[in-house]
Amino acid sequence: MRSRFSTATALVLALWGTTVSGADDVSPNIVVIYADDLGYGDLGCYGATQVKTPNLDRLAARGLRFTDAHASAATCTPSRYALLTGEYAWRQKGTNILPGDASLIIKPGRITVPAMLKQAGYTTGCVGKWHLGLGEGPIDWNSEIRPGPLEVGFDSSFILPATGDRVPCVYVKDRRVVGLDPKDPIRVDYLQPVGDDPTGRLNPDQLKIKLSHGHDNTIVNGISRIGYMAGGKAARWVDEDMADVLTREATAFIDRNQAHPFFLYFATHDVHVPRVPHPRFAGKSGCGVRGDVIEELDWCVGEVLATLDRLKLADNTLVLFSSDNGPVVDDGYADDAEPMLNGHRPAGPLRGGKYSPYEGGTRVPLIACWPAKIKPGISDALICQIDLLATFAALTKRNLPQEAGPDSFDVLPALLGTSPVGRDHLVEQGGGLSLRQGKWKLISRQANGQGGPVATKKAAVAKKKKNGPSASAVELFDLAVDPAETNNLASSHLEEVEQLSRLLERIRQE
Ligand code: NG6
Ligand code: CA
Repeated sequence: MRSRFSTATALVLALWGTTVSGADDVSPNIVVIYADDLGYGDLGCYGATQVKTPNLDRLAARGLRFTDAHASAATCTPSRYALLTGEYAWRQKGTNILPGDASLIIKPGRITVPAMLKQAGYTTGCVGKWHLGLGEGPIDWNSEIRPGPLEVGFDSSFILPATGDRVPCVYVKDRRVVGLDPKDPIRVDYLQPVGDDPTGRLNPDQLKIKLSHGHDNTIVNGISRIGYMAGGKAARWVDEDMADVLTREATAFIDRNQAHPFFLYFATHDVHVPRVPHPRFAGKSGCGVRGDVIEELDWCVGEVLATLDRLKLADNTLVLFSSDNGPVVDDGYADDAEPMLNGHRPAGPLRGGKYSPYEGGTRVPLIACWPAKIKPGISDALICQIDLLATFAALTKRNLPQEAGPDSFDVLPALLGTSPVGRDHLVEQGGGLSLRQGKWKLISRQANGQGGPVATKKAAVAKKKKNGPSASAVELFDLAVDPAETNNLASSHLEEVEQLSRLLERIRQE
């Protein structure tokens, strides 16, 4: 069983909801800025030379920049589920990429990052992409929508229900669609057309962005989406304004709550598809529309930082910046992102990206800035967003009950830069499950939560024989010398394959 707390913390036994004795009154504000589909190589401070990210580079220069930090998964929903709950998403069915009419997948009442921080006296706010489902069963978008963010620990929320490319294309503030005209009710269906709005499939001539795959249902704002929607015309978002709208909500939350400790979870839409920057960013990066929305994202971050500065909160605010999964260039819209990259490498030196079991799938930028506490620098500690629950509990001196955040480790010393050591091992979800431990990376490609990994030497040999050197074979990489995962050592290191397979299996069974 993993030990969640540092030794000092573990010595103090107390009940959930109580404070660990000896707590000082540090309580920094906490702002988590969570980008979408941003890769390891997308920022200047991570090696990008053409796309300009001055605000994030400044944040990194003032804080700690992690070289081996991970989202839990190579796609959105499982990463967000893990970040908020401290539990690997593959332990629960139904936690893969969700449609926009899915039910809430976090059980109300469960201890989440915001619920725990609320107990610790924080005001908690959620702004931006949700993608964790809403309600129970069929959702009536025209009345109160619950349960949602407010039932899992947030005091206030302003969200996109799912993604920018999924209906319904409306914002939800707390439990209501924003700007809805009751005379024009919203209907949503993911299986069959509703209403008579044109679709991308039948009306490609009406599209301002062409399609490369999928996304051919209802057209909203000249862009066709996944899923069908009718009504709610006055409430529909304008993609070009989304970064401005969300940033305004995020900074307003900080303004409103400046007088007491707050936790803001600001999940940007950038740099997910459809990539539709505001005209002031369009064509500006020189690296195509994907570069433009990275620069727009950097602007959003700059606005949050400027707000903290203006309110003189920057010193005692822990700002964490990261991404929910690795990068993808063509994700279904023919937006010319690929030919326009102009040498920019979204995953930097890493192999793979979004959806992939290679490091580019989950290894993402992570910057931690807290001028009062964290010395600027670079950390190579292995750390995962799933650790935020136990780490924030340690930071705010709260005790978690044993069942909370079963996969979350307290990595506070690594996060604060006082230790170079993070977690011992990490399961990465993407194209199956993979395991990181020390310098090793085992890619098992076992289906999430199904089948077993290769647990014996004999089985490894048999599997290799069966699969040959194909992509489905077990792969083993020594990341210390081969960070780009080019040299599969599985056949020459059966011992390591066996050991790591056993550990992966043990974690799966926990
Ligand atoms: C895929 C979509 C992709 C994106 C992804 C979710 C198609 C062909 N592809 O199914 O465009 O929406 O789901 O991305 O529809 S995530 O970042 O939210 O996980
Ligand atoms: Ca994503």
